[in-house]
Amino acid sequence: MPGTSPAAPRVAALVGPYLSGKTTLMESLLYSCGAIDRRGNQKDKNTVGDASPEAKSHGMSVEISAATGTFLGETWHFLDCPGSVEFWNDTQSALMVADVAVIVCDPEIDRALTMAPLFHFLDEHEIPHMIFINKLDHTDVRVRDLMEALQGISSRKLVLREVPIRDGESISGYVDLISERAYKFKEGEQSDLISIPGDLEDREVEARQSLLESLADFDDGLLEQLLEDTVPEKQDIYSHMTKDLADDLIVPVFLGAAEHMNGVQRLMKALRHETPDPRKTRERLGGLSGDPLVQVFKTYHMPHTGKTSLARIWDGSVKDGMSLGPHKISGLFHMIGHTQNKIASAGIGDIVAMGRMDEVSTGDLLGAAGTVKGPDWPAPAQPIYSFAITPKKREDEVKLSAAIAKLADEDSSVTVEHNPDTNEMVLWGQGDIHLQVATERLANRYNVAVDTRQPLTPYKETIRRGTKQHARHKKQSGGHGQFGDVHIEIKPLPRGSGFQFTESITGGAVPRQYIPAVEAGIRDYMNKGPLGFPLVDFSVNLYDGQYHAVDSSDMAFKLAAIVGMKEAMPNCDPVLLEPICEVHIYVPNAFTAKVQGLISKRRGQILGFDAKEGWAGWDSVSAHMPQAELYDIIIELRSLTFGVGTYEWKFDHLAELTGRIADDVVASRQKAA
Ligand SMILES: Nc1nc2c(ncn2[C@@H]2O[C@H](COP(=O)(O)OP(=O)(O)OP(=O)(O)O)[C@@H](O)[C@H]2O)c(=O)[nH]1
Ligand SMILES: [Mg+2]
Repeated sequence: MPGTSPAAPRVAALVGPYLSGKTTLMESLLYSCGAIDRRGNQKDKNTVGDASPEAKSHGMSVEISAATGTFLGETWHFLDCPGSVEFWNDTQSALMVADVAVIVCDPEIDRALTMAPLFHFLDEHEIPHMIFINKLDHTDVRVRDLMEALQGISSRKLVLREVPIRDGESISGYVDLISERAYKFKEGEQSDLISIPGDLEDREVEARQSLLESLADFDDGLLEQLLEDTVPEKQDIYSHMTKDLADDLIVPVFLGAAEHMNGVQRLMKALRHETPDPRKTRERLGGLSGDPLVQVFKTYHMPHTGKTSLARIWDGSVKDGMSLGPHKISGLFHMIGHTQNKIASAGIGDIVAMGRMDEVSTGDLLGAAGTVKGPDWPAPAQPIYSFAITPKKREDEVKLSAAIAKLADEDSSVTVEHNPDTNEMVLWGQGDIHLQVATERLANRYNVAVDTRQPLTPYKETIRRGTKQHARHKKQSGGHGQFGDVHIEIKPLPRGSGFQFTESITGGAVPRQYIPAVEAGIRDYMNKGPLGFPLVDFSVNLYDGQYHAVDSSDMAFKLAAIVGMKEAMPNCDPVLLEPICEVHIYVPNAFTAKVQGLISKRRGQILGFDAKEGWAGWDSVSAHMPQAELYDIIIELRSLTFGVGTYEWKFDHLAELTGRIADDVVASRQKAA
């Protein structure tokens, strides 16, 4: 543990809602650690955390940024995580390797709810976490009210560590509730020690008592002391804090304004004293050991240096040039944002960037002999938003596949699919900005610019009536002629049957060897029925025909079948089929009624709703919804639910679509064709 042996490098993941000030806080923490000599800011786009062109152009973090610093002789690694839910995949990876999470939040009561999924993840994985309430330089929110809102979404006890000193409308400093010292904030510097303002004394005593009572919930000795009105030693209080944080029983809450360095030194000191040692984290993850043992948690493909695997060392040590089974480390670095500082070796607790381990992926746990079984790595969320993409330059098509493989290697919540029905390449992800960033990376990092558009819905069509058809393909043009003649009977089939081909030829009216060609002709035609969509749920029986001893051929029979289908199908009462998905929408139950409205508005049919298992206060609403209506539903769902609503979906069935919507679909597809 820290103090008894030289502290191993520790890792704090900076997480929290979108734009709450995580990147700004990392800047200030790195400044405290002497890792940078001036603090960048978002306005000047010169922060360590948001160094990528995509982060700069969107004014937000879009992936993990790692940075290393030293505080009072101890090594610290900070992982600045994106706040946007669309980039959650990276955030959850960072949390998997962190000793502690610092939740940076805004002093806005309404936004507390947006953190519910984050708290849920932390609780589920028992990750020690503290809260830094940021932006207290201008707020009229009372810390007490905010604490209440935050406690509402946390299953762990929140413990306020400081009470604010108010100066009119603004907060000018704080009283530390353990040391009982007061500090006055100073712009861009460490705070000044002052005496506790007289009007705050009562509030301080009350808040300190509440802090002690929270700790006493987990320690009988302390409880007894409190009952006897004995004041515990400061050192004991710190020890309880440290232990209870490590055991994920309490959530200490700090105050400040990252942009002005306010409260940052205090936070850094608390991190130093209270963050668990990596050996404790390793225990939490299931008692990992090996020599060495390295957890890869992020992959970058850098324009100049190639593939870089960011990893935490759980055991042993690694050296540049060594091999972990078949994987050779070619370059070992500490990162400060996009800057790589070469190191020769690193030991337990450290975060390192390893060069050119081409076959290694995010989530891999590596030992001396290669990949070993590690803790379950959280799966990426199901894709819920998509773009159809085409390279701007035709010759880039091959390059595009390779580039997308790299994108997915960097962020497994980006996937690509070739849709055989619509013949589109579809890029899938978590939302509009997520996919914009993905396509910008294709252009910026991999030099493949793409055009994007809304993907086509994979409609199909079927028939509601059967018919019989005679068709002949005949050509006489010098030499060999062509002759094929078929009689077919077409019938509709129930939904989900697909296509069935049968024959009932007697007396060799169509010789055996030509029958497969008839079927092939029909299958060719099926790709595009009379309405312009793939045909399903019908059968064709070949029951008669004629042939010519010299002029008949596979090709002639195939063409005869196609002619027959073309003539027959428009008479079979064709109808459009649209894909319907089974959808489960997850929201805090305050939004359940809104979600039901959203489903109805988008032609959905509600199947029911229930409490979401394991999520207190959340509902799961189930529905059947047309896939066409799901295209951008996540955007509306998020805007209805402070960004926390989400859903899962899977194809369920095809349903007939008629009327004006169907006419529009057919007309627009015909126009596009
Ligand atoms: N007033 C005030 N503004 C702050 C403070 N800290 C950060 N900000 C502002 O908040 C905005 C967002 O800051 P970032 O540090 O980029 O926030 P973030 O949490 O990293 O954002 P994402 O990574 O995109 O989620 C910027 O405009 C900052 O200038 C603060 O202490 N006080
Ligand atoms: Mg950020």
